[in-house]
Amino acid sequence: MKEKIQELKQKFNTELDAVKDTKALEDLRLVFFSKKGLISDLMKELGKVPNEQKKEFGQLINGLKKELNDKFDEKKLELVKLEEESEINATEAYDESMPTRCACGSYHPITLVQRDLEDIFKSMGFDVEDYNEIVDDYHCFEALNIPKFHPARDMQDTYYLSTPNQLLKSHTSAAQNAIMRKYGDALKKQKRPIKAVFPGRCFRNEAIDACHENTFFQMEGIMIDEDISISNLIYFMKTMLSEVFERDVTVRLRPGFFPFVEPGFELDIQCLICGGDGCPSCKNSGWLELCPCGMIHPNVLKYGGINTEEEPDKYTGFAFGLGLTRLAMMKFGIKDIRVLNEFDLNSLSQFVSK
Ligand code: FA5
Repeated sequence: MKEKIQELKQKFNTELDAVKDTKALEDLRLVFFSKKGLISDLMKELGKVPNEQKKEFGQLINGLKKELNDKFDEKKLELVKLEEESEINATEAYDESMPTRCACGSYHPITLVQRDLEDIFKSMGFDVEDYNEIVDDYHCFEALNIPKFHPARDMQDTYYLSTPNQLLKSHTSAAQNAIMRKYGDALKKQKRPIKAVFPGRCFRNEAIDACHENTFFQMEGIMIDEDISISNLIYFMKTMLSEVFERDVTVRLRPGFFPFVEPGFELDIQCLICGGDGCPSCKNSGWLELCPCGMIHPNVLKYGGINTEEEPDKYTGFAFGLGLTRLAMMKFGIKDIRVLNEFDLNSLSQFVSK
């Protein structure tokens, strides 16, 4: 019995040391202190002990219970304090309850982030383009190597208009074909690389939560020339992120599937609201999908009039689709995406441009 008490104590101490947040602490409480927990099991074992030893072991178990309870309470206090502090840090720039600072209007946080990005890309030689919100099926899907009935369409269910073939664009990639056609001649005749970003509002028939809206903004970018490679893509992504956040951010690149790029990547940013521990803003994963990207698929270059049957590989390029709304959330410490579509002046007037 003494050994069992000792073992339980050690197990508790090891597991308590590994606990990093209040959720894990609650899980630990259930394992040890609940009715069906390990301490109750030990109490049941007391029944099997000879009568003359019951008093001694009863006291030992009670002592153990008190010791573990005290340690548990101490850890809880420590974690609650830490979590409150990190919440305060994350929301430092944004306070829902703050009264309006001025009666005049101010730029929307997404506009601010969009302008910052436009300046960053312009300084790297990119043109800034605009595109329609209502597009046709060809531009939104088929020109992007997503034929009718392709399963990839399920990822981007959008709103179809009663006018045949017209829909609200589900991603800024819908402009890729038009941009290629606009700048293709300059690329071929004047050897001027195509470098363009095009921000825009996107629409999806989406289940809304803290990080998904049915109306949100993206910024697309493409670069096309001879010999463009993944290294160019990574260089521009890194430069853009370090300039926009003006601080170190942790990102990860993992394979991602989009029919219009090959290879394709998902570029995720570690959630700046919870520091990677997991919260509703990042669906408890600690990471937020921010900027999928990849090398433009040969078919897309062909549909855009860039490469021909005779020279199918002459030009290569990269494309990315940055989630502007999510970027604004991360940049300003906004926990819930819905704040950005509420148009509440109390909230929105708190954001200031650089
Ligand atoms: C696309 O939309 C692709 N067109 C991006 C792309 C472009 C890939 C070029 C490769 C090359 P995705 O569905 O993952 O991919 O959306 C891109 C980004 O938009 C996401 O990472 C996210 O930041 C943002 N986003 C997507 N859906 C929503 C939503 N419902 N609410 C808010 N942001 C969203």
